[in-house]
Amino acid sequence: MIFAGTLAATVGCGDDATNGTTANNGANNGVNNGNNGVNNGNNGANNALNNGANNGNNGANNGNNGANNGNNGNNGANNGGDADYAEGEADFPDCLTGCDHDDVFEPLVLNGDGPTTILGVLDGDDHLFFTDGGNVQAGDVDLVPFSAPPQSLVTIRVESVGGTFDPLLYTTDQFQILTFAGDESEDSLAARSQLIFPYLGLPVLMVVEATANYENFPGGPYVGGQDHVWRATVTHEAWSPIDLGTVGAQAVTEDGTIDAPGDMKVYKLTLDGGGSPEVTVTATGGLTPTVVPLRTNRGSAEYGSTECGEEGGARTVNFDALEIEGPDRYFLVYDCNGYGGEEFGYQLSVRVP
Ligand SMILES: [Ca+2]
Ligand SMILES: [Ca+2]
Ligand SMILES: [Ca+2]
Repeated sequence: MIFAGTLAATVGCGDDATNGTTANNGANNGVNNGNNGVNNGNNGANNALNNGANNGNNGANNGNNGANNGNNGNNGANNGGDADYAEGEADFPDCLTGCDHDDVFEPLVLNGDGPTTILGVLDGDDHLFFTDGGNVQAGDVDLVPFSAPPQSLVTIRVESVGGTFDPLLYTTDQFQILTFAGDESEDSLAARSQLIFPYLGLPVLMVVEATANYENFPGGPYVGGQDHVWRATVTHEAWSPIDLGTVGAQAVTEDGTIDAPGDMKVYKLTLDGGGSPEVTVTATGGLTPTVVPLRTNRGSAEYGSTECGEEGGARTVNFDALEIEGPDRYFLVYDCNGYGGEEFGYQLSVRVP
């Protein structure tokens, strides 16, 4: 887990490193939400090292999420540009607000059968971000809004063409981070995520940047140039939840594994007589994955709160805050840091207490 190691090292630098990303949070929405994801990544990295001290960062980032909500209205105003997604000629915006590359494209609409390819370039270090500490010249960030049918399973894989840099991929619904990924495999120059497309109306933002640039913000040095080409391959398919059947007071159990980095498992249960179900995920392979209840009102799927995994533990979530009508409940199991493999074996236990 090279990436976890470097994130842990970043956290190990103390508050300065975290403050650096917080400053970036203030710079813009896209990067901000992404930083939340990276902090989630830090938590995971720390948890893997039995370090629980990073919890405070989560709280701070939640606050930033709230502050960002007011900026979402800018999306509509910024839409209207032409994106040449497949030709690699687009200069994707660095952010929604808080930088000098603020033209946000019309969302890429995923509604076809085959994969959609997006090409971009991390072109250099002349990008300006506006932070609390003044303007910061830093590396390129490419932000691509996209939409897909609600509840479809979207898979995104980003690779560095020619292996010139190590890409970082995160997605946000503009309120909170959905997924975060740095390594498809150890030392890989690709990142892969799956997500359930959540909203009927709002696009999801896919954010690509160089791992080195993220880690070195705000001081640098930064990588970039016309040879720093990235290619994203995006597919979507109908979600196919694993059906746990009818659940009441008697616990229903199921074993699973997050087989590959970025993989996401979707589960469905049906309430027997109402009540509020609890889902407990217990690590059987060493690391506890993330479990997230889904809001499923109005035919959409909205993520509940996300907490990252920890070593050898168990996590219980419920649907109390989601106000879902009807007997069906859905939840996701994945890893906040975008990892997967045997160490992410788990057992589910679902019951209505
Ligand atoms: Ca770019
Ligand atoms: Ca850009
Ligand atoms: Ca990597």
